[in-house]
Amino acid sequence: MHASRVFTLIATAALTLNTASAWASETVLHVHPGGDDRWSGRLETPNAEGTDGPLASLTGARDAVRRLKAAGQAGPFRIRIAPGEYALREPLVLEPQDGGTADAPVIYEAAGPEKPRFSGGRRITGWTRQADGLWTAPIPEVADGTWYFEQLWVNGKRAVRARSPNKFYYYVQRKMDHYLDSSSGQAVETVNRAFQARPEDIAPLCDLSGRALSDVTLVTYHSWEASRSRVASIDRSQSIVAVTAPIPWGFAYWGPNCRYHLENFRAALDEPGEWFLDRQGTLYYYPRPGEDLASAEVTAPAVSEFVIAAGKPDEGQWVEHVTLRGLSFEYG
Ligand SMILES: [Ca+2]
Repeated sequence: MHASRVFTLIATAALTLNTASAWASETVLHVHPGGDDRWSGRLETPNAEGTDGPLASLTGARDAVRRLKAAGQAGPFRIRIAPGEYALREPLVLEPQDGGTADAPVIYEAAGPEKPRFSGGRRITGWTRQADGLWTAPIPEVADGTWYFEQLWVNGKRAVRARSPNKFYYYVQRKMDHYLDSSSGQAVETVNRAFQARPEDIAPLCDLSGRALSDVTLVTYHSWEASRSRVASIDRSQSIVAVTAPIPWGFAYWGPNCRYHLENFRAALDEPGEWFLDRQGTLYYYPRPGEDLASAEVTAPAVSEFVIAAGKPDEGQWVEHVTLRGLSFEYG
């Protein structure tokens, strides 16, 4: 009883210190979805003239702190971020110069109990329903090679990248560490990166070549983990699949019980909830019951990283005394 009360008291004291800690000399900056990174960030809302107000982004806040430091301010710095959704077009990159000290930390935190949401996703619009029931949307950035993504959300629910089989697995027939290539007659060495499949399982891949084939992903299930590999080649007459790099762990250690599935090719798009993106810039989606893509919120990730602490270990410089608190990062 006594011990429990002491623990409660200590916990309360620690919590109070944690939430109410403030430095008399700290500089507070504000970030708001309606802000502007050209403003000072010293105001919580824009002034009447519209000449100053909160900042608009984490990177804008980082740069404001840099400017203040350059002007001689030592911190601490507290960046208070208003709730709402913020588009994250690039990761927040923190360098050693963006860090603080034990006495003058840099804190990025939610301004209130509601988490500000930083979305690395981009909305996909312009959907058209096709005669076969699939929906398609053109994505010019994919066609011109400046964007490609491997995940998709429809109304906040993760869609399934087209895969075969739709449930459960295919089974490796035989691991092939070397074989005679059917077309060249040459012996090829493929230690831990090729196997013989059942012909019917890989039949859809036999029509693919070039980028469409190398985009196919082989997901291999080992005893405790799964690995993802890109297909390098198919020997059609022998039903041998080779991938670009050795599959880790003891690939096919269990012989013909080794499970796998294939994903990311057009023929695999055959079940509600699946999607496929071709390199010509067409996104295909097979709707789930009740889904109308004309009004659905479809999001694909446009950033692969949210926050990068870019220290310089070779120079013994680190990103130190920076806190991110109460922020939500999504769609990356
Ligand atoms: Ca499928």
